Amino acid sequence: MGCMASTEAAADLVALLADEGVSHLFINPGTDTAPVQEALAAARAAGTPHPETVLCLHEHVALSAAIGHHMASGLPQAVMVHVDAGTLNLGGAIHNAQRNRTPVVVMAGRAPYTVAEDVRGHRDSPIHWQQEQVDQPGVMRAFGKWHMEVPRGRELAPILRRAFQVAQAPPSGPAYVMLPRESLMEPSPGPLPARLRPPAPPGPDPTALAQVAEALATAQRPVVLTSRTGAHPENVPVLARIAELLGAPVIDQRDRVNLPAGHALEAVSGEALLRRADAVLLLDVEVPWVPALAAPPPDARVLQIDVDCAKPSMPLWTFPVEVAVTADTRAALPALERALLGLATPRRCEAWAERRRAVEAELETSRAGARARGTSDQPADAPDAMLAALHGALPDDAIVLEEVVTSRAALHRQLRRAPGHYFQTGSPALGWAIGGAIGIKLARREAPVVAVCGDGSFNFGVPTAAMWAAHRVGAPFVAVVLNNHSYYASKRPVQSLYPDGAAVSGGDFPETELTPETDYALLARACGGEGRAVDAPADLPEALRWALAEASHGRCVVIDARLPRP
Ligand SMILES: Cc1ncc(C[n+]2csc(CCOP(=O)(O)OP(=O)(O)O)c2C)c(N)n1
Ligand SMILES: [Mg+2]
Repeated sequence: MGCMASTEAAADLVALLADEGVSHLFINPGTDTAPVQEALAAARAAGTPHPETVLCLHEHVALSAAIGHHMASGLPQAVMVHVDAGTLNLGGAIHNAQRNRTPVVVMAGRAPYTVAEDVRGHRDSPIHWQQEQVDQPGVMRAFGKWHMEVPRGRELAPILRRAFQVAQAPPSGPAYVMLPRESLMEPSPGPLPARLRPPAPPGPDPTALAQVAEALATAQRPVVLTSRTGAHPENVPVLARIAELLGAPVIDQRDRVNLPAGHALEAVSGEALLRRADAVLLLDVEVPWVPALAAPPPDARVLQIDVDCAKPSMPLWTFPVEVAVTADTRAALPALERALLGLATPRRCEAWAERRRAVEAELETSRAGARARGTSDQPADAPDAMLAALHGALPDDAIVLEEVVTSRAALHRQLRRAPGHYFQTGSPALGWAIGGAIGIKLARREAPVVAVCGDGSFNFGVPTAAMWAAHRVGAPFVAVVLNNHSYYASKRPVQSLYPDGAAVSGGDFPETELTPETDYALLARACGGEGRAVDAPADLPEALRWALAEASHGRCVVIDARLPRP
């Protein structure tokens, strides 16, 4: 017999995950993970620290759940998948982890090297030849920050420590560790090495920050543009105070809740404001505007605060930033507020207050128009009406994940949440929301979790795997599927690029209609959950109350919210 699992490197892996603060290991096992499974069993039996494991029947769900968990908990994440095949199945979730800066260590087996029978973990199946690739980490290379293979058991713990450090160092992101079975089964060298602490988040350069403050204080029409500043909810009141002081509207892309709900300076639509701005402050924003749609004037002063200002992972990020401040907004926003207060002469204060009144009045007009769409019975406003009904029915503590694609503007118009109660990936690989809901529920067990997604997005999320995992681990969610029976996002470009084309004139938009219909409620029941179709916004509140009650008893619920086909 070989040595006991508890003295193997795989046991170091289990103990180290717990020591790094990983609460859940999202896993899909294979022949490569046996030593880790054995070490987990040993840790459970002995009661030694180990993460809770979450079996995911598809790897996309595993990584999506890790993304969601981090959004809600701020903790580092770990995912374990099977060799090259499991890595490939992470699919678009790798892209989402990259764009969300999820500090996640993705671990994958690697085919054993050894054919010799006397080496523990050696090859014992034909798949050990088939699963070996010339460049297994190539799958992760374009999206991850770092990757490494564990060559020997004694190197496992230092390499994993390093992986967690790199993944969490700002800007955070995925790291990838490959684990040959022989390494996992080699003896542990002894006590775990100390943690390699990630560097402290960067603070703002004082000179650059003063330039930003000066540019904002002297602007006539300043605009603040944000997407994720509220990832740290303590930023929300500071951002609100800065906007109020300057009387500047906030164009909010809403990957998170960045302003207090219904704040008078939140712009429902930012295009007109952007076109006449003379200073634009970009806060934690990935894509500030689309030049072909609406951009600030060429002489507007563009200022930026972000931990990753240059964004080298986006090859053509060519926005004309005059002053870029590399900083965590948790440090930079209070410093900016202080700097602005220092520049707030009585005359300026008067001008800023006057501007605030004018901007708020203008924004209130557009808000009233947006609200009206929530009670409209026009087919074009059907998403607004359904989402207004959802907004009215959501309890205050519910956490919403958004993946509604072409209904996103409607959702922004109709749905308000408190800081820390709304999440969006801000990245285009669909299928994140229902897996993400599992992670968020595990991180915030007391709150109801509601994933609002398009019918296409729901399907991309591998619903059978997501609901199964949610039930098994006791992390039920409610999915509200905005079912427009189509990939509307894949139809609109055909309409706009070929307004006089064959598709428009013939009313034939190839492969954009999701027919025949799927019975999503029945699908949920097949997975041990519950479901109901809702045809009119007026029926949604009662359906949601029922769904939340079911979810509180451990069942996932799918509300098939039917909309007209656009
Ligand atoms: C993984 C992935 N595959 C394909 C796409 C391309 N795509 C973008 S939007 C979309 C349709 C989404 O449909 P749905 O969620 O129903 O939203 P709708 O467009 O109907 O509002 C598709 C297929 C994508 N973004 N991600
Ligand atoms: Mg759709």
